Amino acid sequence: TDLRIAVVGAGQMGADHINRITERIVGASVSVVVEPDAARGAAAAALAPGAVALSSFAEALERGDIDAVLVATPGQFHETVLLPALAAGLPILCEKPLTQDPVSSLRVLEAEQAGGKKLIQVGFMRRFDREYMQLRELIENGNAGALLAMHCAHRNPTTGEGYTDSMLITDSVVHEIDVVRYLTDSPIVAVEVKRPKRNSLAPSWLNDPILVLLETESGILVDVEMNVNIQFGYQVKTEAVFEKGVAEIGRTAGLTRWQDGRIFGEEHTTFKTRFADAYDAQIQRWVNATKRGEIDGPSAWDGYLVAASCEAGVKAQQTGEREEVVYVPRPAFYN
Ligand code: ISE
Repeated sequence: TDLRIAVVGAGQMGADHINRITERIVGASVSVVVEPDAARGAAAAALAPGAVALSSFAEALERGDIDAVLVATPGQFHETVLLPALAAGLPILCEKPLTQDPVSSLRVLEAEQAGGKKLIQVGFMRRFDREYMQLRELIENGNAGALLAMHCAHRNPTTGEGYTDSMLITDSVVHEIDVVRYLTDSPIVAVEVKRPKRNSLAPSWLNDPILVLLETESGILVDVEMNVNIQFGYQVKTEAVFEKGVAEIGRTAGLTRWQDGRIFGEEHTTFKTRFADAYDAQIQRWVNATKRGEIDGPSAWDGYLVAASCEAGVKAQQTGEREEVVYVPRPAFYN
């Protein structure tokens, strides 16, 4: 029987997941859409046959037709959904970030531990992207020697009204922060942020772009060009520098055409297409694991580690200094 999922938040990502679960995911369906904006909620629920739109998560919990929860609200509202979902003992896929700061992430970890069972997977979908998995394999098998450094570019065409300076770290670089630890298997110990010349096309309140330096405990240095108003498209690339070679992931031009003395290729304009396969794989594996009563992806502990690095990153944005990351010891529950 289908896993009945409540999707909380019907914005860009929520609607995309409702469509994905309905059209492509096997063994799951959306039973409830929770969205305070009634028109948006109704439009999203219409994507999934049989789904009802509700305005609050409390109402959804009373119905008893939910087996799992997919949290796709903006990051600042995650905790208010996670705590009641955990109290109800429901398995959860929480879009990134887990929460926007380590103190609130620790509250979520406490609540999960109180229930005695791991229920949360965090939506760091890059871990399900084929090229990232291949790069991880190359780092692990040592065929190119040891990894020394990585150069990352993370570019978005534009940002919306609600996007703030600290979100450059907590909403965007958050992906590199998770994936660097996934790739290197070493925690990030320090973060530094520099500012290139400001893009005048960015909203007035943003210091965009930024250049972020992430240092792992194992001594690998990662630079991230985070650029959220680059206009031309959506691009995520990584060049990994090894002792005996270099590897690059994230070239997505697809069909390339040479004509009239020019080269034509295609570029993505949104993460929804750039990472479509990774999202599909993430949700399918989450559904399969949930039915077995397991988690098969980044946990709440991974979410906390990222939140701790983001805190150092936001501080580094303000101070311009190298900021060290502070972590609490890992509870045995997360071993
Ligand atoms: C957005 O929320 C995402 O998660 C995208 O992957 C990222 O590229 C973008 O910068 C974020 O705002």
